[in-house]
Amino acid sequence: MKVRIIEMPLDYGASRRGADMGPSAIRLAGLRDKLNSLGIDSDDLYPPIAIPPQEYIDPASELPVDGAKHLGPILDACGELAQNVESVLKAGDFPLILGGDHSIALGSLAGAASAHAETGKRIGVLWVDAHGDFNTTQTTPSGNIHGMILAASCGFGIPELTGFYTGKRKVDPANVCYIGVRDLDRGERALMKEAGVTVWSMSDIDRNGISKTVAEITRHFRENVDTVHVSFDIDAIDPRFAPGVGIEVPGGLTYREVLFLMEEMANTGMVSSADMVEVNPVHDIRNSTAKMAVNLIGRLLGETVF
Ligand code: DIR
Ligand code: MN
Ligand code: MN
Ligand code: MN
Repeated sequence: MKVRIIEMPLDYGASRRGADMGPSAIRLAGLRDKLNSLGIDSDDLYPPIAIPPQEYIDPASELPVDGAKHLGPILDACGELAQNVESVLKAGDFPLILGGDHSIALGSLAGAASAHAETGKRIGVLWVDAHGDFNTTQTTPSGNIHGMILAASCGFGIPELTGFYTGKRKVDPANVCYIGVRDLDRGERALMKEAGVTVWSMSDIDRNGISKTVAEITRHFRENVDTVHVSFDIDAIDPRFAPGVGIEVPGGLTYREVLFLMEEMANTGMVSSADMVEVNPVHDIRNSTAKMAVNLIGRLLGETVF
């Protein structure tokens, strides 16, 4: 398997800027060395997706629909990303997308859904996040698109987002599993329940432990889908371990727990693409959060301790 790293330095989806530096931070933390040490070929480089700095964006092209902020530039960049992700998957390779804020998953999921639709594969999504990212323009408290992107990919929200790239829904909400959730807005929680996504919250982990919880997740995917996209928002990890994030939410997963989660996902043999998002060097301490991201990617791609 070849891994194709796609850098997506887009941070227009969140209010706290700086996630656009995520790809450089993750590279500096040793991503290529990690892949090389695992014997993974990642040599064919894709050029990073070009994101115009805000000063260069014509305000008229921002297209806020129902208050969704920076919609135009996000759609443009995600369109390019979707094409790259689709072509990497069609070549039989593994797209690894480095964000950026979580709005980039609009492009990843569109490209993955499009590629897998052609081969008739049912796609599951593992959303590792403190948040639900299941708002619509009707429920959002912020207007920030990173908080809407999974709802949009499941078919809820404005048509500019729900119909993006493929003209249809990207993933069946019944095949979406969450872990790490601990901060939902009232309206998004109601919509998640209505949509029928499966949530393993922090309380479920308190109750059952990480091992049983992860076993449930992998069983859900094995029984219901053919392939899985892992979308990892680094704020799922407790900020004591991962300070370099956009929005710190205390009470999160430990570093050990997420390493284990990634190992077990690798063991399913079903993961075919992944995002690593919201690493924010502005808030990080000596790039430690980016280093965690590299180790998590290593585990997801088959690294073992012994
Ligand atoms: C909040 C914050 N739920 C919103 N969301 C996220 O603005 O929609 N933070 N995703 O990382
Ligand atoms: Mn997120
Ligand atoms: Mn989040
Ligand atoms: Mn976010």
